[in-house]
Amino acid sequence: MIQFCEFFLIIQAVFFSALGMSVLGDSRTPSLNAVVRELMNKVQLLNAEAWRNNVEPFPLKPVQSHGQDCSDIRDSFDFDSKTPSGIYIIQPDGTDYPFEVFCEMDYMGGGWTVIQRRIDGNIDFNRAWSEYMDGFGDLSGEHWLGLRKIFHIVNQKNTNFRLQVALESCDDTSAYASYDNFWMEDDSRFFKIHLGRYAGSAGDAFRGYRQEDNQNSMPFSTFDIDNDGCSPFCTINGSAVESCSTKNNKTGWWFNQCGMANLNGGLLEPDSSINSHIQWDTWTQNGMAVTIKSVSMKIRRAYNPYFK
Ligand SMILES: [Ca+2]
Repeated sequence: MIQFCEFFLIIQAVFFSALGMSVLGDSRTPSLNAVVRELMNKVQLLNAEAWRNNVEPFPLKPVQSHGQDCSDIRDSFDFDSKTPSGIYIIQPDGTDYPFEVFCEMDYMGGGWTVIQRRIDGNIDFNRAWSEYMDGFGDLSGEHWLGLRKIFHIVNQKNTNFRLQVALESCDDTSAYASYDNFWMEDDSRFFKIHLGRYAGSAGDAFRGYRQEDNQNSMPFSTFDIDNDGCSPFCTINGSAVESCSTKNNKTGWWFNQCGMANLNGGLLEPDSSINSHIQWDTWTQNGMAVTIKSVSMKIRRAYNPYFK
């Protein structure tokens, strides 16, 4: 009997305990369900809102370019309105992608696309082939635009470009070298450079004084892609040079047995042992090459309706 009573009590305890749990469960479940339902509704509302925002008010649009190059941008503006210097997006004729460049709109009538600038030594020009090809640096400061982009600009149909090299010395004198009919061959020819007639006050360092210094028609070289005409080596100031790039602080240029120009050379630092620097050795003072503080290389369409 006791056993039965004990058994009954156990059953009763289990039953009520189950019932209690069930009662408790019943009292919790509806509120949890409500919270879950509410959260699910919120998630759905947020999803719908995100979908509307992405798809309806902001449809994907291709990047708009301001023009084909800085000359095109300058010419497409009103004659009377002043186009400011700065960073613009260009898409040269015949290319399928737009990119940014710095346009100089104040220098000599404006319309210049800057392809290289050295002003403060903030950017290291010791770079490999791939970086000289794609470009590096800060467009509003020191930079190399990149061989591929320069090629796309000067390779446009029915255009002809002038290259301007603007130099400034450490004692704040300035000089320039200008070349008409500047163009380059493509990457399969290592961006071989072609320069027309020279004009200017800094001398024609691209061609130099001797045939072996002439960099016109030379392919581009870096420390990892060697087209510099020193094969296996050339003798410069009595020493054997195998790579002009390595000799010049691993910078890239259209070297020819090194030659008299390298505007990508390292900046001259007073205490530096590096003897490489921005080089334009036909600009001389008292028979010595002038020490160069800053330089920029810029290109403009040769046809200019406003400045004939
Ligand atoms: Ca070599």
